[in-house]
Amino acid sequence: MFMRITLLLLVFLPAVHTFTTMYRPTKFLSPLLRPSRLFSTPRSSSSSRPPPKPGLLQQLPAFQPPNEHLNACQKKIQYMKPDPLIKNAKLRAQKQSSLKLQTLTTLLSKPLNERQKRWHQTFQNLHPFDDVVLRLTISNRVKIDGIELFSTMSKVDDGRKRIVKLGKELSGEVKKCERTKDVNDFTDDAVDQLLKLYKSTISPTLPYLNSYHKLLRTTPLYDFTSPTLLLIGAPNVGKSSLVRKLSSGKPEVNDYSFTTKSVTIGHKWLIKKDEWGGEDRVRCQVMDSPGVLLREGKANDMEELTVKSAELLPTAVMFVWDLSKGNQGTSSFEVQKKARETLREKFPRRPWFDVITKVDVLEEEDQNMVEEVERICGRNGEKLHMVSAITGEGLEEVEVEVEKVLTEVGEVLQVL
Ligand SMILES: Nc1nc2c(ncn2[C@@H]2O[C@H](COP(=O)(O)OP(=O)(O)OP(=O)(O)O)[C@@H](O)[C@H]2O)c(=O)[nH]1
Ligand SMILES: [Mg+2]
Repeated sequence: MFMRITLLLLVFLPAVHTFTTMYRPTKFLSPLLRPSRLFSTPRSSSSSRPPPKPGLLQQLPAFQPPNEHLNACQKKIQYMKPDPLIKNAKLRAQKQSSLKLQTLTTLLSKPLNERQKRWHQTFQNLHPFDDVVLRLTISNRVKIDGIELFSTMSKVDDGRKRIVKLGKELSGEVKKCERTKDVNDFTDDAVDQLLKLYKSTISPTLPYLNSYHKLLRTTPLYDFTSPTLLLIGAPNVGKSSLVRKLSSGKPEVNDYSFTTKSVTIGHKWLIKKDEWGGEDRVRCQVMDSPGVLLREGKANDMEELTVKSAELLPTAVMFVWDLSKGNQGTSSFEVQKKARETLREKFPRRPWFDVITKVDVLEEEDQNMVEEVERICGRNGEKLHMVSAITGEGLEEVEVEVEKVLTEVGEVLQVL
């Protein structure tokens, strides 16, 4: 048993090594090596940061929509009362005006500052996997409409600073008013100036941050304590169809390439009988991923997400092949073989098995490719299964294999 776990630990050492070389060990190793710390004892020392938790991107606070925010601020300053202890009418009006402008400035700017700070702090303490998800989400969005997250945050922050500066100036200027009536006119005008500045700087940009909030809230939520199986394969080979069969995950299935554009996580229970006749239930994750072609060893954003999932998360891998004619246009046998070789070379000791899917439409003449896949797997003793997500043929055997590798990963995670 001890030997087995030691061997399995070695299996994940490359992943752990990547974490240590790419990130400060305290930032990432501790949750892996001492999971209990992650959930129980927050550290008191301010110099050592707490280890990153999963799910931070999904918990970012949203910004109040600009119109709602403006209305709420205006309502709040409407009912500010003058100070009855000040007998002089002009001074009383000046103090009320100054307070009103200071309050409005704070109401307009403080929530923006607080939320922006929370966002920045979150981004600085992300788990490496979430870091990649964030980077790829941004680069994807930039391709669609050119809206970049950090420059949008800077724009909002510039607007906020201008509001704070103007608010300070205006609340000081009220002292220059010579008559009580002037104070009232000045206040109305100053409130107007602050609202206008918000409308011209914050209102047009803030919705972009909220649309990022929406995007990031729906990014995959990975649980580091659950054993995970990652399905990898070329586009359109049938990965998502298998994820739907093997777990609670319901990724989209379509007859075109790159249907899956992000990782989707489904769940599955691993049920083990204990020595007393009872049951031990372990919640596992089954992860779908965008198709990989890895032409000339290069990865586009979506392919990078798949590769990084394997690199940064301690998962087992199911490599999915499609040898049927239907998929040969996008992912020829040679392309699939190359992608498989590249990935296996990158993750040589990962718990791994191969699956040839769509066997219901395989033809006699495809047999030589099946034999070639058998040879590839046989070289390193990887298991190979034949399956059809449509007819269910071979699914039981694949399920047994899935449970086996998930159990292996579970044993490693218990020791880490
Ligand atoms: N005949 C047959 N068709 C299948 C099988 N599995 C999947 N398909 C079909 O193959 C097509 C692609 O299936 P998906 O599960 O979306 O494939 P994918 O690998 O997730 O595709 P991407 O997300 O685009 O990379 C769909 O039309 C499926 O209905 C199978 O076992 N037999
Ligand atoms: Mg898919």
